[in-house]
Amino acid sequence: MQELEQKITKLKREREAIILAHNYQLDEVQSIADYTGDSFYLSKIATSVECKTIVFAGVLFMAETAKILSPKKTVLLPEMHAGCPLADTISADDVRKLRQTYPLTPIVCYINTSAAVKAECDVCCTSSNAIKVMSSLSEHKVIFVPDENLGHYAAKQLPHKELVLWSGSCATHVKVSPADVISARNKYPNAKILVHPECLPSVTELADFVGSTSEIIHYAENSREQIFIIGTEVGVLFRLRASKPNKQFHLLHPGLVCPEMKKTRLKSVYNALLCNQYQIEVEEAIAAKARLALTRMLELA
Ligand code: CIZ
Repeated sequence: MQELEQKITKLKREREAIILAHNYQLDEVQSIADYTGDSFYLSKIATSVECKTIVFAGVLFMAETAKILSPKKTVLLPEMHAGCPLADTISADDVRKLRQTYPLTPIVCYINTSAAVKAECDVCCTSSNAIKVMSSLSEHKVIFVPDENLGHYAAKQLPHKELVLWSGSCATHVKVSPADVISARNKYPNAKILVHPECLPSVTELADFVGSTSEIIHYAENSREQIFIIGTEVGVLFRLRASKPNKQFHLLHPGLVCPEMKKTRLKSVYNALLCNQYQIEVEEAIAAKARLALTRMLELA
């Protein structure tokens, strides 16, 4: 493992590359990354860091977002087939049909969407700024795609808005049930339960805190509490255990493991740098429109 890490460091220097790893990546991948974080934070890093090549250890929509925001850089996705089943629940054609049905209603898309879907939407958002983005729109009615659970969570915080939701969800986060929250409370009565808004509404209602991966990490790192039950993908525990070794972190459900995120191994990162693979390209006509949705998010949030 150490030998592979040394080879990666050498190749990275030769290729003037940086490695970005999403919070859901395996520990071995997060530990060699130059930056770890959520998809939007990483895409912003991609634009600001001087380098020729970005190795994006994550899934396709994340590498696409980095490419859209940094078109002149080479963006590599180490595992070609690392995708997001939630993003795949909606196509650009589906959004065009929504537009026909609701011609005057703005369409907001979650960052977990393909470049082609982003290109058809008015503005993009992440789990940390969805409420801010939607509340800044002047229209009463807003369409939100594709995660219905994040949509329900946002709708609860925005009672003055009417949200039209797509019926997609994250197969990993929906595994958590209210019974898991109740049993964690019984087992760890002094713990704080922190969950992602992609969890079911019946779960988010019972949690102490609901937030994106970065918000969960920030909450747990800065709280005076000592024990935390984490209701999002297991990869988040790597960072928390490394930064707060004296605190206790437990996973809310053993199934909180995204199989797509776990496709990327240290070896995949090495091969990406060695063979310059797999290069992400986004057709400029699509990238230009998707960039508008992403830029608008920055302005609103
Ligand atoms: O925005 C992201 O990177 C995702 C997919 C989740 C989160 O909450 O960070």
